[in-house]
Amino acid sequence: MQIERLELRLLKLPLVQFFETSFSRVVEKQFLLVTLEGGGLTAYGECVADVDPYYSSETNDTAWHVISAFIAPRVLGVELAHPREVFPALKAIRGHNMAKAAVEMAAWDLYARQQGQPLTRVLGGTRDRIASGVSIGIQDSLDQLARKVEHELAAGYQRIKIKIKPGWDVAAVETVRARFGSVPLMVDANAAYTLADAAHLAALDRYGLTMIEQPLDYDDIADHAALQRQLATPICLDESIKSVHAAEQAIAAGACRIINIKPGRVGGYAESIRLHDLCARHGIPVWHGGMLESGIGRAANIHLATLENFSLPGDIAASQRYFNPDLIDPPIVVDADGTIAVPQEPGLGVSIVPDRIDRATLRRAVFVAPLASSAVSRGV
Ligand code: NPG
Repeated sequence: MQIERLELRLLKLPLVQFFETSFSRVVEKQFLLVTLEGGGLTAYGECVADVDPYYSSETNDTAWHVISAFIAPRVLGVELAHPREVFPALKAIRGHNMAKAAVEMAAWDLYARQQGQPLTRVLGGTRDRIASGVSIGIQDSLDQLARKVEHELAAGYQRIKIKIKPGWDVAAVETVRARFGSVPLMVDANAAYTLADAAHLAALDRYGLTMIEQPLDYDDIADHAALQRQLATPICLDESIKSVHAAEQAIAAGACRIINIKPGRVGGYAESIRLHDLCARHGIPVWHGGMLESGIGRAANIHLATLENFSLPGDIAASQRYFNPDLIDPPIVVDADGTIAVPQEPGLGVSIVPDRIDRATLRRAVFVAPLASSAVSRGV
């Protein structure tokens, strides 16, 4: 397989509703879309970096720079036997996992299309439906939170996740438990607390949460291990697991009992599969995270979530909750039983609408093989 052409676009899509985490409130999404061409086929990879470095140190601008200057020259025109070879080919580039993942995942899509297989098949997936959970951002009031939870439960989601931060935590959980009883419920702090908050966080133990996600610092492992010793609620790590090695350390330290996998955080599908397999060997269940992806990135997540050890519902909800219209048509839907059907057409298996991509494009660059600086063309 050869990647003959790489197109990079910066896109902007309005969100259907604002989304607030412990670090920001967003009303629109700007993200990079990588399009690869090879052997007469076209494939896609959505980058999960954001405009700001608040979830991770990467941004759209850093990803643009790293893909243009360092990743494109290492993959264009190179003979690849399998997309598993992409991540090792990028070894000289330290970090920048989201930039790497966007290209690596597009390479898997290209490979799957060349094989005439859905991505789930080439990734080693074992199911044709995945369990869907929903993530509810911080709201303006507890009433508003209760209305949102009611709405999402009625839509069938198999678990509710609510975002928490100091000042919006125990009362929010109390509200959901008081109104909706023992629904599967978890919280996500996005690194908003410190170990000094251990006693406060332990107050959540009596609510029977399935887990508390990333309570402490974004790159911490040791404090999470100390916190887990003081909590009955299982800790799930997200931000801290930037590599398979970090997961090995976290598991050895007892820093978590569950891990959230986002391919963008670890550098793509191949590293995600290694992480998934490591967790399976240690009896650590995993679930698939979400980064407010468009239908393209959402479809990519669905395929990965078909692997065996994704045994908990992920943050993969209906696409129209986020974007309407989306970049795909038909949209990704959640059925009344809270599951999503895995696309069965080759590659991502969703129907991408080029006009909608064009309308959302803010910036575009094209790189062709063989890459010399003179062969790089820029601009819309
Ligand atoms: O359904 O895509 C979704 C959102 C899931 O809560 C979600 N994502 O911390 O995992 C997270 C959070 C997030 C959103 C992180 C946007 C970064 C940006």
